[in-house]
Amino acid sequence: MVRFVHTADWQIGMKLAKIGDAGKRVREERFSAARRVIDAASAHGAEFILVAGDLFEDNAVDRAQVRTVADILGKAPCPVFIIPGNHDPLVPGAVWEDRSWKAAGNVVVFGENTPYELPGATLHPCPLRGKQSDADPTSWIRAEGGDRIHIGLAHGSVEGAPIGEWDHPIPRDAASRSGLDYLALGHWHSLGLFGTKDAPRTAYSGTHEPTSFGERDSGNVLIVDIEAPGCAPVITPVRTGGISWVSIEEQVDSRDALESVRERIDKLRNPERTLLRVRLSGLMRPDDRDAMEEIALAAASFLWSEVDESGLAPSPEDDSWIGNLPAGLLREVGKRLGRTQEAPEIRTKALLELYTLLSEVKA
Ligand SMILES: [Mn+2]
Repeated sequence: MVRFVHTADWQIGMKLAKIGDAGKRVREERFSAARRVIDAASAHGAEFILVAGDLFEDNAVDRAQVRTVADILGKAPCPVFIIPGNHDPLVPGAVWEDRSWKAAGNVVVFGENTPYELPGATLHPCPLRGKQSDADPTSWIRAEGGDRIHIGLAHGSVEGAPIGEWDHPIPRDAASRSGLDYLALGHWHSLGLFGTKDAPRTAYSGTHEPTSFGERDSGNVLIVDIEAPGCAPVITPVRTGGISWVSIEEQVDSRDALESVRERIDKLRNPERTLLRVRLSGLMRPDDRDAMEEIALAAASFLWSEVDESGLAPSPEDDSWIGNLPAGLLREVGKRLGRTQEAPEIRTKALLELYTLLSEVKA
C-alpha cells in the first residue's frame, strides 16, 4: 500500500496583469495554497509528494520566489519529487539551477528518464527539456516487475482533454500500455481522470490554486492510495485553493433577467476572496439602466470584478427610450432611426451607437 499527494501547475510567478492591483493578493495566495498542500500531506500521512511539472510560470521567475517555494517544499514531512514542465523546462539557466534545491534535502528534481526506486513503489519520471514537442514524454516507460507498484510522473496533453496549449501529447491508454498503476499528470489546470470507470489510472490533479476564469475544477490536490500492484487507485481530491474565479455569462432579455443576475452576484460567498467576471448580452431598454447600475454596484464589493456589457444592445422593439433622449439632435436622430426601413440588425447597431453617444453625453 502506498499513499501519496499528487499536485502540479503551481505556476508560481504568474503575472496576472489583467486583474491589476488584485494580482498581488492572488500571487500571494499561490504561496499560501502551497503551504496547504504540505498541510494536506501531513494530515493524510502521505509517504511522498509528486509535483507533475510547471511548478513555475517560467524560468525567468524571480529567484527569491524560487527560494520561497524550495523552502516550503523543504518543510514537507516526506520526500517531494518534481519534474520540470513545459513552463519551467530543464534548460541551461533554469530555475532548477538555484542553490536552494540542494538545501532542501527531501526534494528531488528529476532530470533523467530513469526509474527511481522507493520502499513501496517505482517512480517513472518524465522531465521536460523544452517548451514544445510532438513526442510522447511517457513513451520510454516499461514498467516491469509485477510485484511493484509503478507510478508515472509526466507533463503533457492527454488525447481528448480540452487543454489550450496542445503539446507533449500523451495517449489516453499510456498508463495501461506502459504497465503503470497510476500516471500522475500536470498541464491541464482542472482535475481530470482518465481510464476505465472502475480504474482511473491517469489523472490531472489540476492546479493547487485557480489560475483563470473557466477552470472547471481547479484548486485541489489528489490523495492517492494504491493498495497493491494492479489494484485500482483510490483518488481523493482535497481542497487547497483560496481564491475563487467566478464567471457569469448571461443572455438577458428582460428586467427580471438582469435582477436575477444581481441576485446571483449577491449570493456569492466570500467576495473578498473572489474574482468576478460578468458578461451580459442581449437586448435592454433604457429603463433597465438602474438594474445595470445595481449589478455594477454589487460587483464592486469583490476582490476584483469586471462587468462587460458590450454585448448588450438597446431593444429595437421598444421606442420609449426615444422620448428620454435630450431634445435636439440626439432625439431627432433617434426618431429617424425609429422610422427607418433598414434591416433590423443595422437598426439595432445604429441604436446602440446612439445609445453609447447618449451615455457619453450624460457622463
Ligand atoms: Mn504546462
